[in-house]
Amino acid sequence: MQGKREEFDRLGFSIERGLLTSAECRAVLAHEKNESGVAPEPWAKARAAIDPFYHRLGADERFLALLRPLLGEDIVLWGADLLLRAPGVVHPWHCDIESCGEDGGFVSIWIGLSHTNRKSALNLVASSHKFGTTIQEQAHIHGLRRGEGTDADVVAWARSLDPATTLVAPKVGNGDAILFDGRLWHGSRNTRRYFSRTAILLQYARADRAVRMFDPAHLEWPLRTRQDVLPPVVVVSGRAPEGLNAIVEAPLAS
Ligand SMILES: O=C(O)CCC(=O)C(=O)O
Repeated sequence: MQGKREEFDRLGFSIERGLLTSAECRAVLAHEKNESGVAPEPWAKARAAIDPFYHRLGADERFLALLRPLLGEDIVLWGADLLLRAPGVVHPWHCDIESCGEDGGFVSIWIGLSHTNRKSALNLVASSHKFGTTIQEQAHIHGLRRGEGTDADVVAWARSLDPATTLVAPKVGNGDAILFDGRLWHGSRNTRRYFSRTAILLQYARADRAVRMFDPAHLEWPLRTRQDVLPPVVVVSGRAPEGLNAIVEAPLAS
């Protein structure tokens, strides 16, 4: 565990093989398929705060055992999202706006559920959590907008900040997890010829971090979060201070 922790601190991510079984991957997909289709309020990532299925998954002790060495005892779950990427679809290089504040204290768990391989999984820039700048800021500095930076641009920006860094396309499959620091530069491109890739993203923070939603009107630098409404968050380990986040009770199965 100490080795994993050091690797995570150094690279900003680590890989956990087989965190979910094949049956568990199928269960998530089946659950999502049977959902009413009504979007969770006030944003899509609220699933874990309102849906007992996602809450149970996000609060699973296997996940918390990986998170406690990184975040401490007091942890909130603030996001759960299903990510479907058809062949050819690109999710541009970015830093997650909610979690890229320079003080850190945020960790996300990305788990491939179907048709996951090196060609369809998340790509990461090693050690970018330590750069002290977001990819959105770098794009702005170089006169580009979201999605316009090529892999070569991203590598060049990253190497100007840390000559030893690399762009990593992890060899992961269904059920494998990528844990990553909330500041890490990442993106995806499903380069498979056939089959949509699905993944689940579970997002956590130290309970003393303010969790705010991204503002869809401000995805470019300078980034902004919404101040008018707070996202619901659930305490999944320890306790949380009052008055910082919109803490809600864990949703219960009826
Ligand atoms: O799974 C993907 O395609 C990328 C997801 C991602 O980077 C995000 O939702 O922030």
